[in-house]
Amino acid sequence: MTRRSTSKYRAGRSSAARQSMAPGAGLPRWLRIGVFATIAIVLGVVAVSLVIGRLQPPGTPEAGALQVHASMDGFDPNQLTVKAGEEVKIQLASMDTSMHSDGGGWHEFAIDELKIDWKVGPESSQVFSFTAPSTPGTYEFYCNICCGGKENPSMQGKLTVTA
Ligand SMILES: [Cu+2]
Repeated sequence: MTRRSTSKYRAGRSSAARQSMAPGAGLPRWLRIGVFATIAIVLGVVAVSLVIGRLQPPGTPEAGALQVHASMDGFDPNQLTVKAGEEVKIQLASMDTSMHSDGGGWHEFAIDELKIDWKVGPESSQVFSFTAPSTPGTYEFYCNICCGGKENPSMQGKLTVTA
């Protein structure tokens, strides 16, 4: 008698414990799959939109302006070629947010020899222009705001002036 009642008690306890251990076990299977699929799709959309948002430059690209994107990864592109004596327009965009502790998302495009020193704020772009030198040559451009500044090899590039 005593033994039987003990085993009944155990059986009742263990089934109750099993139920409490599986949240949502009371929901129909199709509903659990639906909830899981919805969460997976939402996470996927968020991830894709973050990547696309990161790749798209801020502002509308201006026709005839060379597009230069500056981020913590460096300049893209980091090689520019222009013709001697021509009027050059460069649209400089910062791809970084103001959340960057190093420079607050600001970047610079500077060429000492040409007295160029342009700065652009976080997630914005601006069109600058200058007249290319009349003699061919190469000029280093750099950003001195972020990541160790001028000495950082990724925050540098080369402007080539051709004849
Ligand atoms: Cu920079």
